[in-house]
Amino acid sequence: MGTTLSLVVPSGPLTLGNLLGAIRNWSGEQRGPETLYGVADLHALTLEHDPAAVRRLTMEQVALLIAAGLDPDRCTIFVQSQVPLHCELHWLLEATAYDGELRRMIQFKEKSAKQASVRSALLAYPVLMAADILLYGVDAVPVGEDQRQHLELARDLAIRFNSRYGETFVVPRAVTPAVGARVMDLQDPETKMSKSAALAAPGVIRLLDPPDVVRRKITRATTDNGTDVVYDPATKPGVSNLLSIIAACTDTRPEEIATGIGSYRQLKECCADAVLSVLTPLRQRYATIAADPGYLAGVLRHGAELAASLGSPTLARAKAAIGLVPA
Ligand code: AQP
Repeated sequence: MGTTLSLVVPSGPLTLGNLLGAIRNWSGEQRGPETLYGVADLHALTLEHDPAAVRRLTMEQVALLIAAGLDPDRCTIFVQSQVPLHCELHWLLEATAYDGELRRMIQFKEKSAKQASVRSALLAYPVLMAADILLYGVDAVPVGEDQRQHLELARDLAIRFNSRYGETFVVPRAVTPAVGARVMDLQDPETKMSKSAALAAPGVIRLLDPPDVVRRKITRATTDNGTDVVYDPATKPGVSNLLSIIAACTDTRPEEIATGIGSYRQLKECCADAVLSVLTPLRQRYATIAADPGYLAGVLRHGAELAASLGSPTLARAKAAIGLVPA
């Protein structure tokens, strides 16, 4: 396996969906410095944002990644803006991308339609994402449906750059992500649980929610008509979501869990217990890590150095190929 890269965007406090769907898998994939994980803070600037919140969430997310099992001795942990190579390569790729292809991106169309004024960073963000990937020569990129078009753009840019200026980038390919649980909003089980939902959203469990808040959110989760506890996402999305959450927390299958539960009330109690059995130790580890800002700063300094040393040969090749004079 080659270099891998997975980032979270500090667009809100991390959720149970981020943990069970992604971060938990990452801790089993650590194979040394070429497995890179981090916080993509530059990507949090594309929509209206609060600077203090981005700053705080960035450090919170780094501490949570470590609390969830990422080990700075077995992988590279970094903050995107602390590795200036991302921005340098981004500009070279801006000079490779066409305005028309960026305006065709579905996410740009959807997100810009909701804004009174649209930041040009919203248009450019898939090019920065391409820079994130191409910088490290990532070959296989696990992407869900919503990111597939952006990965296609990264491929197109790599191919165009290589054919115009000479072989420079590994052309990445999309691979299906390792199947983690897809966690749905507890109040609207047909919609993904999202960290950028309103802070007080009652259907979103945040990793740092106190235990009583977690229990209350689960107790108030939307269930479905009828009283049967069966796993059937098509007809029983609310019940099935709770069963999937229990299954992901206890490493079992949702169908198996369903056979042992007789009522919606019991289902919710069981779900709250399962979620707290995962979140309580996570919160304790987080508290220890967050209490030591010197440790976190050291991890990030080391991570930024490692990331820069991994990315600099590609950036140097790209700068020379496109016509910039070497320093
Ligand atoms: N509800 C979810 N269930 C399973 N996996 C999820 N992920 C996100 N939500 C769920 C996975 O978490 C990883 C990091 O996500 P990201 O920071 O790239 O943002 P995202 O995918 O756009 O997730 P969010 O939480 O919904 O953020 P916002 O609200 O900013 O869009 C990814 O691997 C993602 O699949």
